[in-house]
Amino acid sequence: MTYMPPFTKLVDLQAGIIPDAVMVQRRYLADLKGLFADPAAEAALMADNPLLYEVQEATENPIEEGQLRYSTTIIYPGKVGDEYFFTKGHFHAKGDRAELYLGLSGQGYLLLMSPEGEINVQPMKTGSAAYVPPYWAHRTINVGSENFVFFACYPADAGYDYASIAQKGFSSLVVEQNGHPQLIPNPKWAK
Ligand code: M6P
Ligand code: ZN
Repeated sequence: MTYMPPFTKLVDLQAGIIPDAVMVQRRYLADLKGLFADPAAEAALMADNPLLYEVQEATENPIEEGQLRYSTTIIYPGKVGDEYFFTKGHFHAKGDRAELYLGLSGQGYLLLMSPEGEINVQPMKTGSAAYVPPYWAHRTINVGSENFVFFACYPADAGYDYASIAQKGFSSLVVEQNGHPQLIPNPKWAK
C-alpha cells in the first residue's frame, strides 16, 4: 500500500491569499450573466465587466470519496442595482455532500436553499464557522463595503450543479435597503 503524502499549505487568514494555490479562478460579471435580478443594471455595468470574486484552490486532491479539497474565496464589494455581488451558487452534484465555511474577513451572507426552495441565511464575519448541510444549495454574498473573505473545505467528490441556479436562481434576493441587507422574494423564481 502506498499512502498519499501529507502536506501543508499556508493561507493568509486576513486577505485569503494562498501563495501556493494550484488554481485561481477569477469570475467577472460576464461569467454571471443573467444571474442578477435587474437586467438594466447588469447591462449598464457590463461595459466595465468588474471582477466579482476569485477562488484560490489549495489542492488538486483526487476526486474520490474520502478526499477533501479546500479553498479561499474573495468577494469584492459592490452591487448590481440593489443586489450585492455574489458567487454563482451551486448544489453539489453529489447532493449528500456537506461543506464547511470559515469567515476570515469582511461581512457576508451565506444564502442557502433546499431543493424545494426553502431559504436559510447565515450571516458571516471573521470566525464564523458556517455549516452547509447535505442537499442545500449555497451562495455567498458580500453585504459589506470591504472584501468578504472565507475559507471553504468540502469533499473532493462533491462536484458542482450550477444548472438549476442558472435557470431559476435562488427563491430570495439579498438587496440593499436603507443601507442594510434585506431578503426579498425573487420575482423570477418559480418552483
Ligand atoms: C467556495 C467553495 C467552492 C466554490 C466557491 C465559489 O470556495 O464552495 O467550491 O467554487 O465557493 O462558489 P461558486 O462555485 O458557486 O461560484
Ligand atoms: Zn459547495
